[in-house]
Order: sequence, then structure tokens, then C-alpha cells
Amino acid sequence: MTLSALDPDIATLGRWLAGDFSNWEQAIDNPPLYAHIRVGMRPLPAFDRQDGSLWMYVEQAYDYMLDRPYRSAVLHIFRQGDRLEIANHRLREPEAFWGASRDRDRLAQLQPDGIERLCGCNMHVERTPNHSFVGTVEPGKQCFVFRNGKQTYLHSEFEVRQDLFISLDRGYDVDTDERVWGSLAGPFYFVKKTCFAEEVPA
Ligand code: CYC
Repeated sequence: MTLSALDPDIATLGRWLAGDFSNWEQAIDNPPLYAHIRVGMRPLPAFDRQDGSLWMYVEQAYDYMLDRPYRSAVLHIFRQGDRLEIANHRLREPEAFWGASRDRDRLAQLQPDGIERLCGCNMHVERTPNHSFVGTVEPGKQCFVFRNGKQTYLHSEFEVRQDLFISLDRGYDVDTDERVWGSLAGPFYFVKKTCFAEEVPA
């Protein structure tokens, strides 16, 4: 059985996202405003790729608690007409895979029945003329996150370049639209420290 080739834009986006990122430079420059955070993103070998799409595992952790990430997810990157789209999924047993973005053998154990799609949380993604992709969460304020005792909706935007991932996630109160959580100061700048691009299939 031969696997169909990845969509070329998906392959590029996947290679740029695939890595172990850190905002160390930003955290050192602005200690009170930015914690030192690591983001690990890596393709998932056990997932179907018949349709030109790509599946990746992502975890975000404080650098001093790398094996206890505060968020992990599975991303499904697929084409939607002229743009790309990323469907976010949660893991049914996140703890079982904590740290797996740095352990490919453990990552290979994650199977499609171990995840569940998050509705309202797709990212709409466009390629820019300046060698980057930009994305924002789908319109409608339907990506719900319960945090700090409040029901919030997510606003999220990101930009990715070959070695840089810039992201801004914030949660807003569903009733008052007041900001409840997320960066006060602005986007996080994550620099790629280890590259996993060669794991994205051709
Ligand atoms: C949540 N961040 C989310 C959610 C999305 C993204 C969709 C809501 C769904 C979920 O809980 O998983 C972001 N999804 C993305 C991005 C892409 C994507 C950027 C493109 C690759 O497909 N996020 C950061 C900061 C950090 C942060 C470093 C500090 C503010 O980038 C936090 N994001 C953060 C938190 C949540 C979140 C705390 C809520 C998780 C929860 O409590 O359930």
C-alpha cells in the first residue's frame, strides 16, 4: 500500500511546526511578564495519512516542569479550499503521554481512538507572501475553556516561520467579554531549538 503524498503547503507548515521550541530569550528579557515555556510539536506516526493531511502531537510546559505539561493536544492539519485548517483534539489520557514530544517511541503508542475532537476550536490558516503561515481560531466564540472558575471562550492567533513560532492565546468571559486568562503583555516568541522536520513524511 502506498501512502498518498502530503499536500505541499501542509508539508511545509508541518515541517516548520515540528520541533522543540523555547521562549528563553523573551523570558530572560522580561522576567515578570514571560515565564520560560517550552512547546514540543511532532508528527504522529500511527495516524492515517491517506488524504494528504498531517497529524501532530503538541505539548506546552513550563521549562522547570517539562514532564508535567499544562496543555497537550493533537493537531490535524488538513486543506479546506484555499486555506488550511487545524482541528484541535484532546487526549483521553493526557498523563500517559506527558513528555512524549521528546520520546518518539512513546509517541508511536498514541492511537486514533485515544483522542477526541474539540468543537469550535479549529484554527483557520493562510500562507503569507513573507514565508510564514498565520492562523486564528474559527469565528463564533465557540472554543470554550473553563478556567479561573469561569466559562471563557478562546481567542488565539499564531504565526509560524521556518524557525519561529509566535502565539497568543487568551480567554474571555462568555457573558462580559472581559479577559480572564492569557498573556497580559502580548505574544510568546518561541524559537526552534531542536528540529523534527525530517520526521514529516515526504
Ligand atoms: C488553549 N490553545 C488553546 C486552545 C487552542 C490553542 C486551540 C483551546 C483548545 C484546547 O484547550 O486545547 C492554540 N491550537 C492553538 C494554536 C494552534 C492550534 C496556537 C496552532 C498550532 O492548533 N498558550 C500559549 C502560551 C500559553 C498558552 C504559551 C500562555 C497563555 O501559546 C496557554 N492555551 C493556553 C492555555 C489554554 C490554551 C492555558 C487552555 C487550556 C485549558 O485550560 O484547557
